[in-house]
Amino acid sequence: MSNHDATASNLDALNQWVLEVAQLTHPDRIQWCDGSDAENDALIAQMLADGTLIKLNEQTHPDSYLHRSHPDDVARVEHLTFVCTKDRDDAGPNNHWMAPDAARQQMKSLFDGCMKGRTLYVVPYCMGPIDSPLSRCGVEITDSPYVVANMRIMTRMGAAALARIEREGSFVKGLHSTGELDPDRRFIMHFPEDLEIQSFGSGYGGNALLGKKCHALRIASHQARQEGWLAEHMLILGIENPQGETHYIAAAFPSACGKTNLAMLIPPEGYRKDGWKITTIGDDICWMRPGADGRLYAINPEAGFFGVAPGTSEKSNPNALASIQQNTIFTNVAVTDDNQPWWEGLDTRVPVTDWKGKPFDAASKQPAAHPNSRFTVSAKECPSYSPHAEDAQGVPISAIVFGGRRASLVPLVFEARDWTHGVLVGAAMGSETTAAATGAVGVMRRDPMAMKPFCGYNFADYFSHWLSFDKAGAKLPKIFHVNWFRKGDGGDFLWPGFGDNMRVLEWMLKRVDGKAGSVETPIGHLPKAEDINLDGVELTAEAREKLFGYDRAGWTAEFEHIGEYLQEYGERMPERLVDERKRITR
Ligand code: GTP
Ligand code: SPV
Ligand code: MN
Repeated sequence: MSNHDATASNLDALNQWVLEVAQLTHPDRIQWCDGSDAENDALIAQMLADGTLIKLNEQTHPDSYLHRSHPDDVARVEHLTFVCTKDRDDAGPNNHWMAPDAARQQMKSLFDGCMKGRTLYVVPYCMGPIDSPLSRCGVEITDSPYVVANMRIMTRMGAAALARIEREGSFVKGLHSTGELDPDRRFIMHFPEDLEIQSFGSGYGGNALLGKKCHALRIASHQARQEGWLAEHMLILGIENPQGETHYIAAAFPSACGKTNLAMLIPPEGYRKDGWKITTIGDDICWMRPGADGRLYAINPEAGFFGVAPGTSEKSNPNALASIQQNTIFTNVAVTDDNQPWWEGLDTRVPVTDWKGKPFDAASKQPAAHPNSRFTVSAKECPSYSPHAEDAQGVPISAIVFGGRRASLVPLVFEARDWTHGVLVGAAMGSETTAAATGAVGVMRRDPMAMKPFCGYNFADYFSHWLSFDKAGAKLPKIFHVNWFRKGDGGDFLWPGFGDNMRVLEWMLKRVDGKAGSVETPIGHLPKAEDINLDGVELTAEAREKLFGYDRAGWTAEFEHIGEYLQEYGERMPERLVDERKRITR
């Protein structure tokens, strides 16, 4: 066969699929996206003209826009998100499940004719550096220009991705339509066995930007299990010490629990003077696999940040704030009288318009920006973006951190004894729910490895997969658990958090090098307060006790609950993990 024939056949499947989708959805026109500036400019102009985007203050925020979503379409919808495997047990109790044929039938009737009067955009994208063997490609078909503009920021989108698909032949198929944005006609379906996603009825981030949670976590976790790697809901950061050495840490916290903030951390002044520096590789997703030397190497599959706006300020996250001064799409934030984006926690100004576009009434007690309002911006805009973020081979990981939002019980930091214990620590994670998904906020739930909404297969198999990395020749990272969100009896956070989290990172690196003290407890190694540099931090006696103490009775009850949770997975749960829990509670 000639080269030409091979190439033609590699794109045949894509062409055929686009044709089939067009026959089902009846778009007025089809546009293949190349990712160029000209294409983006035209899309932006069109969205400004039809009101999808509102231009923000050009002096203060050049080339930045506000999008107001439908007020019922502001977050991920976990109750409408399904993993459709042939065998229900393969999706596991952690996922909503539908039989693939039934799901396809249902989606077909929703997609039928849904793009009449609209443009069908074909969006080829690459998750990960375009030349990395760890990267994977996909194509999203969507009728939303807002989705196209966001995908262009969040992924390597366009001609280069299409060229890679042409070379490799394989890609994840994602079909998306905003439909009528009717919450009763909204479904996010995953077919991991066919590397396929179908999403209808939402334009919001994790429901609609299919490269992100749908592909890079739910589909990728399934692929990763088959191919011997990990797709995780983790940030990746680099810590440069005064000797000029850089260690990389990956950390899994549930949605809206601090990944973006930790990834962009600026160390306290004393640390900076000594030469400590943090660089950002990624803020939400991490793909990692063992390298030839036995260490885990990680890439950030994304190219941008889809970050939580509320709480982002010059004080909490100056790197994020610097990143979003230009070339940013804001979704569901408020605006000031001079047309600047605004959200709770930014500063003391009072906005004039709320996230729905109504005059803001400060007396109403309602927030002006939606609690899950977001910014979309290229990682290249971030001052701390690492020069190694685009390295094709990834960066070696020295420590893995799990963490949740726990007002009570869970201390500031502890270290797992070994890999098996660390996997249990991850599997046992709990966290209070946030506005990143629809439903009640502040309810404690089990969220293993921050993957509860994102693991594309049975959690029992997922934990087995994690355990399988512990084998001859492996040089695995140490595993830690943190809680930035411990509260005192008065209801206030006991730990200053943000930049001061550097103190905890330093302790972890010292532990990696065998240079820091700890005390052994049933839950692992806890630092004593004096093991962590607290210069300049004032902690009350209550804070010291709760941040560094071990509450035996509380943990006994917690491990009961963890045991009940693990039992939900029945026989499939790996014995090693069940035994590990027994060992701790003995
Ligand atoms: P997703 O993008 O949904 O995955 O969220 P994320 O994990 O990246 O969370 P993010 O860093 O955006 O933080 C969410 C909220 O938690 C913001 O309002 C932050 O201001 C707040 N936050 C982050 N880090 C800390 C911390 O160390 N202490 C406290 N008290 N709040 C924090
Ligand atoms: C999250 O909810 O974890 C996010 C935002 O990072 S979304 O893209 O909607 O998933
Ligand atoms: Mn996330």
